[in-house]
Amino acid sequence: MPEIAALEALEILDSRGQPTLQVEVTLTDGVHAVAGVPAGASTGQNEAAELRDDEPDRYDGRGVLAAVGSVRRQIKDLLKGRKLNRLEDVLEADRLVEELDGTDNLARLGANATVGVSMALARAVAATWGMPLWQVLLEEQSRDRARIPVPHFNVVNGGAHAENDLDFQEFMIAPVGSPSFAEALRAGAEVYTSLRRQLHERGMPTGLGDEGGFAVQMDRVEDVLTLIVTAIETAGYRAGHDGVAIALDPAANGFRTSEGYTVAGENYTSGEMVSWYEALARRFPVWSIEDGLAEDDGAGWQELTTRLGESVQIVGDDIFVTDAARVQQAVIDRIANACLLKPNQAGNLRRTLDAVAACNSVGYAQMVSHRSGETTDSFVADLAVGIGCGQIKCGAPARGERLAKYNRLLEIEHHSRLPYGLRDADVRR
Ligand code: 2PG
Ligand code: MG
Repeated sequence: MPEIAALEALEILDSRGQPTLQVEVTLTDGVHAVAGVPAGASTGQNEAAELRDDEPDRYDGRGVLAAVGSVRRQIKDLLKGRKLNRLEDVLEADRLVEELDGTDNLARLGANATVGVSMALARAVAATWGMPLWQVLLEEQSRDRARIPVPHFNVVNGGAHAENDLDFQEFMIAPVGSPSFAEALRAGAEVYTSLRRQLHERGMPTGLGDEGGFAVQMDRVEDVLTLIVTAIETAGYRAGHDGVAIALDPAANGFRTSEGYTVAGENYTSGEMVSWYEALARRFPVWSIEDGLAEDDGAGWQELTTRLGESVQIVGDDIFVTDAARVQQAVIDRIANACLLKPNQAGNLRRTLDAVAACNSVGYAQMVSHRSGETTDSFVADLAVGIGCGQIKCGAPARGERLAKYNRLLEIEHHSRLPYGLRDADVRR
């Protein structure tokens, strides 16, 4: 039975040119597996904590040599010699690492170190068995559950991801009506090209934000949505819940004020924000809204869920931080009906899969997510397939670190007979 022979890490750069970790594991059977760790820009307060070096002269204090040290020393000493044969062994390793860390948010060893180790171990199990990673992640669930997710392409970037005046962070297109992932990717790419043409014809800049979407010089949300609908239709698709739908991640923490919210210079109470979302969902084919309100606005979230939750997917990201307990509490509080899943927000695979289990037990939909700072690692693509949640977002259908995930899904679809699309339970919205 293979055992962990070596654990290594090095400081590499992510898609923003900021330091992150590459973690490498070698097993006694000769298997070598590698993982690249992502990093967010708009983060929830309760995310597992990255460990960044406190050295202002190096990478503006964003170096990760201390986290590299956690992998090379403490975590390696803990895990070396342990058997690694199946997913359960990875989850047990995660548990031991959590224990060694001793903090709730993995701040001591660094969640960037712990998540990298967890990802590399899972990939090593897949390599040992000559299996695709998604199949390892499926262990202990029925194979029927696996499916290829609907991609949510982030085509317009604002908020913390772009240097423009747009307050909403992400405007995504979701080809829910496509017959396969390959056709969905084609739709995404064709609409993206059509959008670039629309901007060009209006004499507007076509520069990109952190996730590869256009950093449009507009500040009115309605104008952006109108532009996107035009781009969808000009590309020859139907803008709607049976064709190419729209998903938003306003990331409302970013425009929260002490009074309420400020968008494009206008002030809103949370009730007014909810009314605005209601109007947007009536006028445009918006099928999903993530972080429409700030993480500290519980009452607002309740109102949003009550008023829109029957017809729109209400996704919690910063408010849930991929945490099972927060999802369980949300059901009691009647907050949201879906949860975003980011492994580095949880800090390892064990906690991520716990959040998945919590969502499944209470009937919350799930969307797997990349981060705005990425590497070419495609782990989240396999994760989405393995847990069969039917939804993923990995940025625009452009730029290498985003395409790594989408092309991986294309490859999985090509080599498997897995179904594509939303889960039945989520289609009704
Ligand atoms: C989000 C993410 C990913 P970041 O808010 O959902 O799109 O952004 O990684 O910056 O937190
Ligand atoms: Mg978000």
